Amino acid sequence: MQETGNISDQRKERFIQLPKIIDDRGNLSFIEENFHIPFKIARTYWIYDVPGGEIRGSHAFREQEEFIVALSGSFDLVLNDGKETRRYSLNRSYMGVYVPRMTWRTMENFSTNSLCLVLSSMPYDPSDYIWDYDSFIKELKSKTILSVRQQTDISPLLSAYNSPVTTVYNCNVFELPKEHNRAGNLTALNNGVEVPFDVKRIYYTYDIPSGATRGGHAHRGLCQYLIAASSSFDVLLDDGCNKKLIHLDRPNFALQIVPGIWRELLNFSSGAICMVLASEKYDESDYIRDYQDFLSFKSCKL
Ligand code: T46
Repeated sequence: MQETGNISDQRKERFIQLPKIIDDRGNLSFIEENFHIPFKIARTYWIYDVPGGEIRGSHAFREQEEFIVALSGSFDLVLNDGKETRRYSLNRSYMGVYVPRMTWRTMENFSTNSLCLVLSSMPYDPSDYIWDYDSFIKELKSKTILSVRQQTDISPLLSAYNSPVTTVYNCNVFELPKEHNRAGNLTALNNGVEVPFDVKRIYYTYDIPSGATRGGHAHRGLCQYLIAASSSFDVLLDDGCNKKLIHLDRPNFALQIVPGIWRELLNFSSGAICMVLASEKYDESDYIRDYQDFLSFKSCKL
């Protein structure tokens, strides 16, 4: 695993470079909570199908912190702390911007096919928004700004996953919420609500050459939501007895993979991005990378 150092105390607005793991199957980057970013993830959302020329997200959050990445295409993030404005051009899947609370932020100049990923420190809370710039300045000047709220510990709903015997029939595709308006589409998942576990890590594969396959392993304890954030690919699931082929081709559908399932990812179309919301941080000892070992693992559970 590549490490970028412990940054838990750094709550300053800035670019953060993410690990980028390059091999001949494409590139992979990942983001772990309280490590690459200085907060615990409570919500993950992504914005897509933004028509050219649209402006999104002119507001500030009283308490929410965010980390924003252009997974595909490009856009500008314009940040204002009440004193000055800074423009960040986002156009690399392995570079993101940390946005502290009480920052006025706007997104603009979206390119065709842009895909914006946002990790947020809080569940959706309309009362956390400041929609008007003058009120934002007033709140900044007053001393009434709340301190950073402790994350609510939402108990992960993992009972279904702890079953020792899992099959491909425990892996299903879910339609996710999609907020549509004139400025594009947004899909948001709150930990423990729309996703039945706490997302501790997000990773995504991109720049995948045609004909490449990925995966070819199982996890002992990891739960995942796989999303075709852009374009499409197939996932072949295998529990040692049964196989199931799933085609993913929409950013508002997720394939839930429970532990103990062998998976292969194939048939990536051009520009495909496989985004994964994971219940645990990266741990190589959780992988079973040899198929015979996987079959032994499954037979031990019977
Ligand atoms: C999965 C499929 C869908 C890290 O250091 N941190 C990470 O968070 C990840 C995901 C990977 N890595 C390292 C481990 C390897 O040295 O990145 C390298 C490539 O990983 P891997 O060969 O496992 O990549 P894929 O695309 O075959 O599998 C990935 C996930 O690892 C796996 O959990 O289910 O995507």
